[in-house]
Amino acid sequence: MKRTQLFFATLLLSLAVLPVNGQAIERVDPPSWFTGMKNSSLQLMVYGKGIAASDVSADYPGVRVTTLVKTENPNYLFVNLDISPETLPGNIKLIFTNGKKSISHLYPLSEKPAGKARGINSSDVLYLLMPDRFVNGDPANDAVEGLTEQPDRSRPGGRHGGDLKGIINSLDYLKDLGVTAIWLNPFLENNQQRSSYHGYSTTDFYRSDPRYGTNEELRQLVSQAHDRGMKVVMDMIFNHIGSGHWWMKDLPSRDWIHQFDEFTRTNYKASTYMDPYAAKCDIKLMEQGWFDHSMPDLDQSNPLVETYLTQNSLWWIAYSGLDGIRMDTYPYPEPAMMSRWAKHVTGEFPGFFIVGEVWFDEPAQMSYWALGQENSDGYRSNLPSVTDFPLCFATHTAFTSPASSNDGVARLYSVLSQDFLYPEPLRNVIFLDNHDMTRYFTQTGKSLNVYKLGLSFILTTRGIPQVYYGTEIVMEGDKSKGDGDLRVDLPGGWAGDTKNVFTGANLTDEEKEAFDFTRNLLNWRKDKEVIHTGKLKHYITDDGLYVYFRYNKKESVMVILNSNDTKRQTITKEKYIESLDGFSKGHEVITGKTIDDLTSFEIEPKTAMIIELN
Ligand SMILES: [Ca+2]
Ligand SMILES: [Ca+2]
Repeated sequence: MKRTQLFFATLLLSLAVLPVNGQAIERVDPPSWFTGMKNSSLQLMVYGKGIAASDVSADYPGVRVTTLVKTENPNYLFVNLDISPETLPGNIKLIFTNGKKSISHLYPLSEKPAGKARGINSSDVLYLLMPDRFVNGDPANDAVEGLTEQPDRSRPGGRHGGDLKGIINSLDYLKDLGVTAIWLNPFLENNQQRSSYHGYSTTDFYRSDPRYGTNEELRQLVSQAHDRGMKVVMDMIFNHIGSGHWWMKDLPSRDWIHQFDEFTRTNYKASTYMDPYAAKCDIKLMEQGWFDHSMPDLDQSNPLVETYLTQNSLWWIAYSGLDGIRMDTYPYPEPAMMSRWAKHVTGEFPGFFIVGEVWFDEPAQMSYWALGQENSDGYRSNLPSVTDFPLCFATHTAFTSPASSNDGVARLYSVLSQDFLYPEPLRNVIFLDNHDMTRYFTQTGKSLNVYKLGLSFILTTRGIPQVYYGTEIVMEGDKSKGDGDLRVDLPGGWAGDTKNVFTGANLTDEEKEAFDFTRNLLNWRKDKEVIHTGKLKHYITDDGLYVYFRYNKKESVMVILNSNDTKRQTITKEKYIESLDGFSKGHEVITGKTIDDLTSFEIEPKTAMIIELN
């Protein structure tokens, strides 16, 4: 029997046993586990009325109950198991005994997927999409009984009906577009009264929101992406949960979440954590204050919380085969725990990709969280990748501010010149915008030329580029109009849409031009090793002109970004002879034209040139 079949057979068996014998057990997390894990220990959170009074034993070869942990809440029992390396997949019979009464629970074990994680690196381009707003592949799941918020496409903050099926249906489109990995905004259950569409208020760590589809559909998405050579990144949030989480009706313990006499908000000042002069009260409020009224703050210093969250990550990776995790609000949970978590995940799945959302203005602040950084206070993040916000912010004015020695394109030069702070800057995720900020095209004042300059930069400089859905058709979105404006539905994703990005129907000339530009550049980048891992050399910006080279032993690419509004610029070989020596011609990627003589050539105003040298 194939592993997946066995898994489902055992899951069904397990569920079938519950109503007969297991009235007292309402829930066991994780819902299943895996053989062949490097760490042989597993901690089950068992929930049921009065369950803590039970003694527990396991009847299964290779599996034994080591200890039981109780909290002040009698409805929770934490069962520590040891699963020896030779244990085979099957159903562990767990026996809960209380006096003369005993109940059993069959707990499924399947085999951990073999092989090394594919990981994600600078040869990839991530496509960030919000499941509710991308494609509605199954209108039947727009409203689901038992979940509070109903669909309402008329409201920017309502649920619009997009789902996992819609993403699966769009994989060929994404592959053709030229992206190699998909980062989904969170898809776990968010059974909240309102604004549940964004997914950042988890109400069940082990269940896809049924309005997006089933866990099995997530697994299909990963599998079908892999069939196309693409990868999938899951968004996780460990700092907080949604106020509608099932724990909130009956907390496992008082110290499961940070509690205050009255609502207490975080100060959002993540820099306090590495600030050598920070007051303790500020650090404490940063870590323990709630992100919002509807987002209770988990206490990760509680070892039971730590284990729960860590196992949750391992479960999703082993269950679905996903390739990466994007961890939300990385500095907001207890940092020591997050460091242990990252080490644990990459230890269990070597090569697995994790990018932490680390939102700072300065490269120095960012670099504190980078892999391999040996901070003087002893902190080691173990985080494979960080989100490069300083570079993102620099792109917002790089091609629109008047050129000077420290503004305009000079900011790109300045931010990158601080890469000595990062042990491995190629690991940074780089982007023009995301779901939390005004879309790049809107930031540029709707300039297609600036848009092209921005994309040319982000797809040729160092790092792992991420593009936000809709960028390919210059979708607009203004943060001052509310978050919903940044997350509008992709045209063509809903039945009846007149404009359709998938067929090209009713796209404006500008949208078509943007699409072709983006698609060409993304597909060109796919196999350009020199862009993925080549060295970077850049020249001091001059009169609004930023020139850099990506090069390795085999190839060299020259990138010229002319931010001037009206000024055509002349490029001379002599000025860049350090990089151009030995080259006489070039192939310009965007126009497809050949440059026959590199001695002297011109670049138009507000234009990018990407030249493969030969
Ligand atoms: Ca739907
Ligand atoms: Ca926190």
